[in-house]
Amino acid sequence: MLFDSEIDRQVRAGTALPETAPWRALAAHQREVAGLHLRELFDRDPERAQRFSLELDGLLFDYSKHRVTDGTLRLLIELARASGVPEAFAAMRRGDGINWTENRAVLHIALRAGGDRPITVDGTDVMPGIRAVLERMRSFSEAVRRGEWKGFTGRPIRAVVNLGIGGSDLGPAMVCEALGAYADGPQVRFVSNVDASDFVSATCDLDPAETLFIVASKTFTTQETMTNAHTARRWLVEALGDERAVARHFVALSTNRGAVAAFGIDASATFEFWDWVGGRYSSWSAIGLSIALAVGFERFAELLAGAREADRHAFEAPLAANIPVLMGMLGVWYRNFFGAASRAVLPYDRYLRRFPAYLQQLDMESNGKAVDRDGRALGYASGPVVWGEPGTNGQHAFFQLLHQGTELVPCDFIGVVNPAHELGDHHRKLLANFIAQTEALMRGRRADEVAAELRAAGIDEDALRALVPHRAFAGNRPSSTILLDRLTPHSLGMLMALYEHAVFVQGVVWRINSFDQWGVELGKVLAGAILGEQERLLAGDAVDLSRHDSSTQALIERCVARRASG
Ligand code: G6Q
Repeated sequence: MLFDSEIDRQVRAGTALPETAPWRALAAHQREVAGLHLRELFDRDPERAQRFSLELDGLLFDYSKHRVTDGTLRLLIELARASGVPEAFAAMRRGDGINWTENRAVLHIALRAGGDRPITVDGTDVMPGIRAVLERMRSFSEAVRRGEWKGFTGRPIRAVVNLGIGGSDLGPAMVCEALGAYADGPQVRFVSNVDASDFVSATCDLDPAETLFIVASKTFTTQETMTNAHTARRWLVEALGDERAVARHFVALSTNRGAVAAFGIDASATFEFWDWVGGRYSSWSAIGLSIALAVGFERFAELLAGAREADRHAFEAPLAANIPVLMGMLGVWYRNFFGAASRAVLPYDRYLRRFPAYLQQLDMESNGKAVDRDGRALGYASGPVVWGEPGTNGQHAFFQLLHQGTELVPCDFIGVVNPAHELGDHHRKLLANFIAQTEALMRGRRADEVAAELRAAGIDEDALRALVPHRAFAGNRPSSTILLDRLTPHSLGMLMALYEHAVFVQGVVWRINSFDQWGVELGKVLAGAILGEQERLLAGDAVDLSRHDSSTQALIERCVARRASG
């Protein structure tokens, strides 16, 4: 890491992170405030909601329903400062190699920076290259949307299929879904899994003559994506009867020009990006081409502008009034001082239904790490499990555990004031539930309140005593409320970028590299080996599987045997 914070110096001098002064202060403070109930905090301070809310361009971040006092926030901000959060933001902006295990800068912020300010990586300004690719994305997406880009047989493109996985799928798929109300171009679908059902179900009703495939792969070597790309090429060429059709029906989004050319996609149909764009941070790059095709380049540009607004806020707002800093530090508070192992993300908007899956990758792939900057085992918790489903559906499924289970699960409630579709009183009901859940989690229902209710309903005292413990809720369950005036490309861009920065803030505090993902490598290597073994077994060769454990060996054998006999 290229900056040296106060905590870095202490840790390098031998003090374990939880033993540094800001951590110890927080641990002591936690013991003081853990017994406080949120009801009490609200009762004590009628201004709490106003004081513990921030606003950014039509986005409200209400963090008043968190188990924090002014003192807690002071200490959390002190920890952020001592951990070097401001220096880390500065290092990111300078294009320093903050992804040090891969020796790379982390500059997704440059993709949406706009303007003429140079941003350099190794002395080279990356902005002209970014502008050139954006311009090509604009003209290509407009040509397709206007029907000027024709398929091989002269027909316009009516369907686009993005072939990509992980960061080359989750972001653009989420955005296309979230901006569904703005979709006015060709229909856009996403195929990610190597499971053939994914390809078949996405293409079974498409006309090859009117279908454009986007091969979205930073490395252009990913097994799933390349398998789908080859299948797509066969599907197209068989239908259209001519290899030359590929030129009109395939484009590539990649940093690996050589592999793209080897696949047969021309440089003129290749939209490049750069190694300083991490997969899960790549929706802002050429990887967003599917978004521009679905909703138009202008709206893609608005998405970038929203993210730029969030960047400006993250880099300029004081730490104590900085939304992503607070989001990140509240996460640290529960993870490290309350032992909360997971966090729920609950969008009350159907268009945001893929947001939890997107965020799951952003957060868990970034902060699911167990060694620190210096390569030592952490000895404290890093990223939590992130999960969620849209409301109100979740209320009828897993909210029981959120309200009365033994786990503390901090929640992010994300809502939209003005809906995409006005239909009777649907939206008022949706918002009523959205708000009520945060209140219910916070307040709970005390035993005396339950008893009074049961008595009023005429329940006899014996039954009442038996029922009260089951019907009481402890409450004091924390949540953030993020409320957008509207779900627009701009507000979505802000929302995504705020979460990106919150994840970064946590990574800095935990002293981990949020931008690598070595943990996904081992499975890939082993899958390659097992694939080879399976193929040789199916061809009738004798294969020595003894290097595997008995479970793995038996599973390989069973898959081959059942397949051969089936
Ligand atoms: C994201 C990860 C990972 C990556 C996929 C696809 O940050 O790096 O999810 O996006 O493995 O990789 P390619 O784009 O190279 O196919």
